[in-house]
Amino acid sequence: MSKADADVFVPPRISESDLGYLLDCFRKMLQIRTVEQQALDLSRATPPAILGSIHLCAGQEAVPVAAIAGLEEADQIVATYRGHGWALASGLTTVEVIGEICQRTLGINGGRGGSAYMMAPWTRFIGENSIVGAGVPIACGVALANKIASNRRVALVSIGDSAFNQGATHEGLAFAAARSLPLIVICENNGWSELTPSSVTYTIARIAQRASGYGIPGLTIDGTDPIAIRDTVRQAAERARGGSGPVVIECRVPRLWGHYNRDIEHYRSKEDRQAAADRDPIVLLSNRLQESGLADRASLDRIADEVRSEIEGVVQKVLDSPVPEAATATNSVWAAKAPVPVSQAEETAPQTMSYLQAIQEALSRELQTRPEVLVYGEDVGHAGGIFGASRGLQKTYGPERVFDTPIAESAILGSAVGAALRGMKPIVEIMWADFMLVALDQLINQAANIRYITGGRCGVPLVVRTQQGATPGSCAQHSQSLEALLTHIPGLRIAIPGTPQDAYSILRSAVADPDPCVVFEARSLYQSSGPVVASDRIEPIGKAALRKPGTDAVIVAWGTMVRVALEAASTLEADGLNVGVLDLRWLSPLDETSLCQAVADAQGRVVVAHEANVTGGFGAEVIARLHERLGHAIAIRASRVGAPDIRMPASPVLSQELLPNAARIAAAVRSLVSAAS
Ligand SMILES: Cc1ncc(C[n+]2csc(CCOP(=O)(O)OP(=O)(O)O)c2C)c(N)n1
Repeated sequence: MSKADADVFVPPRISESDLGYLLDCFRKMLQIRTVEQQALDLSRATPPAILGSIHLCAGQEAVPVAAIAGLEEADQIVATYRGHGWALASGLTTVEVIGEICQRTLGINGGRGGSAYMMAPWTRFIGENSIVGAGVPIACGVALANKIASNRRVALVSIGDSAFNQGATHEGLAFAAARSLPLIVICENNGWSELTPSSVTYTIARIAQRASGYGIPGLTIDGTDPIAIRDTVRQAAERARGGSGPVVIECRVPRLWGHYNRDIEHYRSKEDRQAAADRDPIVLLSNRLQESGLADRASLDRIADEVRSEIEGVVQKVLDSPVPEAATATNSVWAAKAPVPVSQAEETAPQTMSYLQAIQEALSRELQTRPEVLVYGEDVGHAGGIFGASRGLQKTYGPERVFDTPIAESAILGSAVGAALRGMKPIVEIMWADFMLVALDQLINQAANIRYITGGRCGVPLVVRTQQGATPGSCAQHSQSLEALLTHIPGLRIAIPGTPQDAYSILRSAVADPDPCVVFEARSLYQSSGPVVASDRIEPIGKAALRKPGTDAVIVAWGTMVRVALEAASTLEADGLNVGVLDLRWLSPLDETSLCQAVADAQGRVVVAHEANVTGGFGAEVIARLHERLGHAIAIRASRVGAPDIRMPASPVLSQELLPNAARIAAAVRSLVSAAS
């Protein structure tokens, strides 16, 4: 026997004492199989009752049923996209699951999630995930919240064998191991990576061997055996509850059907299909019960009949139920209510602070006033951040709430999603905005979606702090201004403070907001100082600030360009021009009222200035909105000043040539005014 085989779990013989459990498993596994069969039939009917692809778990039913039997009632589950079985085993009703597969109002998400993305984070079933591997960082966050709450709960995440090749999975395991999180990672190895045999993508005998690279146990078991699964999960859960950290359990399962409902499996041999059919867990369990003399054929058939008739009734009920009302499609992108201020504290006297000190002060106040706040990221804890924004906070608030993470942006952002779903308020730092690009899935596919998919029942109140822009010598991968990229995403709030006061106030508003907020700080402003009123009054999000009124033209700016715009406006005074400066502060929500007012006051003449390059920059959106909202009333004359569409060179001589400056902005205003007169 090889070393790898030595870890394979050998199922014990069953006895009388297992009967109740195994009969319960038999019923639940049959229930899942029947739901899957019905879903397959409905999707193949003419006309189909389910549109879109569905991914069915026939052959894998024992895993969710028995794994959940090994957990406690309050433990939570994050499922693979092939997750109908997990949803049912976690306690969602057949109506909620079949209703969602059929995209009906009766479904758990009223048809917004569908077959592969149903969610119920207000229950123990956090949800499925249609991005393979993405559930691992999210489950880390759930486990992190459990650990901080000392509630002895365990988070279990299920992924497929291919998902074990995803970066998110590895980052999640590194994060979970580093923090010794109460997490169980179940890998349902069905031997197929969509249409490709998994053996093509693995060079190891057991996928669970990979766990050793993280210093955590990795077990491989028979995923058709309800006793092996339950007992292994129970042991792993006890270990995790005791503080010994995560475990990987690879469950070997057969894939009885295709990858998805319309898969004709032209790529799969008859022998492979037959080998899978020979391991059908329902047949195996039925045989095992009968061979041991614990149940007879007739009693098992009776269970099957009961299950079939129950599911048929549910399917009929779902098919008779209404589809969602079209007009509801626009609901619940954002939280309905305005954030509640932390306190009604009086204004305090202004103090002179740098932009960076203002951020540090805001973080400290949040840690002080909200026990649910966590502050973490790369170098954020002990060292206090590479720029010092969190310096001293770990010492004051402790290493449970302020901590360092592995260099793993997917794990940082994904764990923030999971922790936010469980009542925490993570404020995470992504060291450089450019680094967010390696982990955008967790912001765009995960954080931004959850409120909408759950019909407003759940939000993801996290805050991402990052910094951006070019400074002398910074290279092309440490210079970008990426705000437009994320402002494009419904479900994310985007702020970009340009003064020390705003670095403080905007961060506090972002923390108070119930939706995911990304705050783009300006590295070049970190050492700039100004008056800061560090009060506990929380201002509403999405308010622009008119830094200077103007009647001849207005410059709309944000972040680093606010100071530059003010400089340009002051230069233009020598030309006899009264030019205003509007600082947007928040790009989402966009303060259209202040924007339209400032532009109307300036006779429709507007220059939008941003450090980002021009094409697809947020300036284009500002000008489009002005035309839509104001164009019918006044003539809009608009232009943009930004970096040209060129990469950012490291040499300051070269980068200064590209970056927008006061002279360019002033020139744009002059040409606008002269063209208009
Ligand atoms: C990040 C990502 N890449 C690719 C896909 C497309 N895709 C959907 S299912 C699937 C196969 C997943 O295989 P595995 O993780 O083994 O799960 P199984 O299908 O066996 O349940 C792939 C590649 C995806 N959904 N997400």
